[in-house]
Amino acid sequence: MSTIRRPVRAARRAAALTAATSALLLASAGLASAEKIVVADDNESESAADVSRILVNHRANPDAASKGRIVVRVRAGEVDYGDRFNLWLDRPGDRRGVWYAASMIPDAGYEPVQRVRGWRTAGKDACARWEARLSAGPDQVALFSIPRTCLGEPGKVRVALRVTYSPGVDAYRDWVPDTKTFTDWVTAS
Ligand SMILES: [Ca+2]
Repeated sequence: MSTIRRPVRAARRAAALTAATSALLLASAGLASAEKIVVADDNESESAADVSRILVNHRANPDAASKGRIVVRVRAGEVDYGDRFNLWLDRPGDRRGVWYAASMIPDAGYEPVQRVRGWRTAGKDACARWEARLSAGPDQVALFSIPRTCLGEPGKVRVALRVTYSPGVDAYRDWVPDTKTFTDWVTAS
């Protein structure tokens, strides 16, 4: 019996090793093309009105009418009525500096997603239906949820966020990840 068991055990061990190796390979491939990324952002303003973190989730869903969504959650701290949230999205294959832009203000309507040039907020309407969630108050989380069809179902996207806080006389802009800079690419999965 033992002579039979041994090779079985050995085969199992080998199979387990192979599985562990492929898991490692998948994990390292996943680093290069994550479906979800989190970008932490310092408090440069030393104010409660400050973006501390954004989460970008790129979910493909071939069965849904929207083919999935690009969801950006913004931990925004204290939000007031005069504040403005602007998100730019980039996809591969466009001419340089041709992007998409989505904008919202607290407790109000929102504009259609725009196809824009550079860091503009107005251009041509790309799609009118997307989900925007933003309220005034302390410790707010803002949400941009944009159908992938809006951007022609790109394989990957990257985003740049600018929040303009107007707590007093001086407006303050918090960019994530950095001034006029996009995040890493986030692949649909
Ligand atoms: Ca910040």
